[in-house]
Amino acid sequence: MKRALITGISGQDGSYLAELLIGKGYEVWGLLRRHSVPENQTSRLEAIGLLSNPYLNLVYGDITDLPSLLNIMGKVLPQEVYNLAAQSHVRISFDQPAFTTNADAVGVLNILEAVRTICPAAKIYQAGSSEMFGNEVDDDGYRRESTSMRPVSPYGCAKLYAFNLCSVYRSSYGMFIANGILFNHESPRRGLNFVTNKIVAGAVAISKGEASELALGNLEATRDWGHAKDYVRAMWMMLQHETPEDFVCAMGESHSVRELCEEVFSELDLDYRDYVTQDRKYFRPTELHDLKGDSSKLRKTLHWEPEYSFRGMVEEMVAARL
Ligand code: G4F
Repeated sequence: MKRALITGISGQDGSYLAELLIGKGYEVWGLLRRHSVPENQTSRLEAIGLLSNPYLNLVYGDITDLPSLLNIMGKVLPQEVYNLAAQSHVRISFDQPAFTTNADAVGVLNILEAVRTICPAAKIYQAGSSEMFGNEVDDDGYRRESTSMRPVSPYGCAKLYAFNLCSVYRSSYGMFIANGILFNHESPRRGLNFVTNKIVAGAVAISKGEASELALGNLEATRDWGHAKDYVRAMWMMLQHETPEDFVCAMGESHSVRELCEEVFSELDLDYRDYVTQDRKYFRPTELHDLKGDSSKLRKTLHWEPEYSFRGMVEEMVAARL
């Protein structure tokens, strides 16, 4: 039986990945941070019935706490490590830049050192982000593995440090480390302070007469939105490949926040223009304006294909919220 360790198991991606790996016959270990409301940490896993699954083990630890990682690596001796733990909110990274850097950059250094010391043959997946590109883009409007990276947020800077460090450990120590460069990915399990589920939750509340307006930030930014379930499958595929490489995972189409509002509200027979307002507090000091990814390498090399369309994802999110 293969053993995998997932950091960030309490998040959207962690829950989908745990489900996928247990379905494939893995013993899954998940790292949980101490939280004053412990139920908040496990609510996603509980909602999908995984908490009582005998193949899921949860242990307290933190990627900013190297001794905790050394202990856990020694206890679990994983063959695969998926690092999904992060302060993942771009806007909040401007409010908490040091915390973000500690978790998203130094935390990755800790993981690499813990694996190198205890179980150097373990394969590592590092959750990189399209936010690392910043506003750099190829002439055809896409971002791909070869596109230069110039982040525009503390979050993007921390993720880029981690991405580069993983490449250095890969070439210096011969470790198997795959960097995923994932574009936005969403689902009914997405946190309510990310724009997709914020719009879905707001529109559903309006449709039920529980709210009368929805305040958002920049409506003109575009994103390349896919489904988290498809994207965690890509993470697993990257670790099954014979060589450790970097892969972009994206749908290859972009939509503006405004279009997303249109799509979600019209699912509920509403016109977003009657309800959506804008509030400066949701704007970022610097914005990544447009995002569209080219995942040809992932599709050709690992034969990854998404099962969800943008519309299918929105429909699922609205139905789940209803
Ligand atoms: O949903 P968002 O907060 O996602 P963002 O910033 O693109 O980051 C997500 O995707 C990255 C991959 O590219 C991940 F690395 C990262 O961890 C995270 O998962 O915002 C999307 C867009 C932005 O342009 C933002 O300015 O929506 C715009 N927006 C407009 N109004 C808003 C709002 N975003 C949020 N969160 N809340 C608003 O009210």
